[in-house]
Amino acid sequence: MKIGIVCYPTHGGSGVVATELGTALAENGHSVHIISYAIPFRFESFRKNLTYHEVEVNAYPLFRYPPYDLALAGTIMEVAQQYGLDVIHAHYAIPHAISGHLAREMLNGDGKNIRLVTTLHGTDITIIGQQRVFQRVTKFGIRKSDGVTSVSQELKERVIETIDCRAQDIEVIPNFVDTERFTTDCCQDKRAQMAAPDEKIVLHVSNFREVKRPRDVVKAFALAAKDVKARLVMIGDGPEVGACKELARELGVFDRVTFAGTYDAIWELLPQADVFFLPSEYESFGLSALEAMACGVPVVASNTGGLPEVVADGVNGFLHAPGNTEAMGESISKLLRDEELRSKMGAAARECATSKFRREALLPVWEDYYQRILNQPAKG
Ligand code: GMT
Repeated sequence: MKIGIVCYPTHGGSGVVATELGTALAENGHSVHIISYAIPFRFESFRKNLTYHEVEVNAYPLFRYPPYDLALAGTIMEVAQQYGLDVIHAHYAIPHAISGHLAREMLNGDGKNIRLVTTLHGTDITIIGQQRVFQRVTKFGIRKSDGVTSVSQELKERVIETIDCRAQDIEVIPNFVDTERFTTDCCQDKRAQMAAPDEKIVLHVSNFREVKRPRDVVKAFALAAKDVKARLVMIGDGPEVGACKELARELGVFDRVTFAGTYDAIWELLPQADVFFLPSEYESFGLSALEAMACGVPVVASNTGGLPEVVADGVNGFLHAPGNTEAMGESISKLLRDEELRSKMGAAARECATSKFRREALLPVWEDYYQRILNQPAKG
């Protein structure tokens, strides 16, 4: 198959999922074209069957806001025409589904057979899709797609509620993890750089937006750190970093928190952690938690969105209501103090990642899905 994948290039789950899927499809012999405004951070150049196409948006004095959506539609159309794409796969509804639809329309007769698949990742429905100005645009993009997938059952239910579409129109295909890259024993030399030998490591990875509740990371850690010698390693960057530093100072734990900024090869750091912590207000899935689990790290997270579909409470981690930092702190402390429990839950986490979310198991699911969509008449 010839597949065009449209995604955001930034450090965020949807871009990671899109790039990893594209890479896996290319390895399996499909011709894959990734379309974005910059190279996605997990994209590796010079791989067989995998090409990157940059969307160029030119500034012009008349444009206060350069029309990215149109530049994207033009680029998708060119790529579709030049390489004879079978499928345009838009990751994130706004604007990718709309630009994909427009590209197909612009191809007139030539575009008739191209199928548009849209994968909903969460905030495109829960945050952007709720903004009045975008609500109907999101609905339109979903209705015009030949296939719509959602990364969790919970997100699917939300979409049905808010977008008013039929259950049979949305396929749940969970995110996957490369369990050969995300392993339990990678890069053990990193541990000594992350913490002192007698310090346990609590790791948080996010884009530090409010929806991640990063201040709760600091609050809960401060509680757990009363009982046990530990270090909190915060990976990522975003609007709440300053507030987190401030809070760490206020709570007297600043010297026990490392704010490391962004780090691309996260599979090198995850196996060094004793606990992975994700207390988000909402996660449609929680890919970072799954990546930690693949590295044999138990997760403490919120019981929100699709997280309970990934983390099994009491088996490979602990889940609590968003904002319940006391309970989260207790769970972290429990795991850090009880090595037997930590290692049992860590092994269960790896087992869950490999049995339910392994890349090799989910790739054929995607291939079958594309094929099914291609066998149906195009919507156009
Ligand atoms: O979580 C983010 O801020 C990034 C966001 C994105 O759109 O890139 O992630 C969403 O998609 C990921 C991949 O499907 C999911 O694992 C995340 O849970 C989801 N984030 C939210 O729902 C907040």
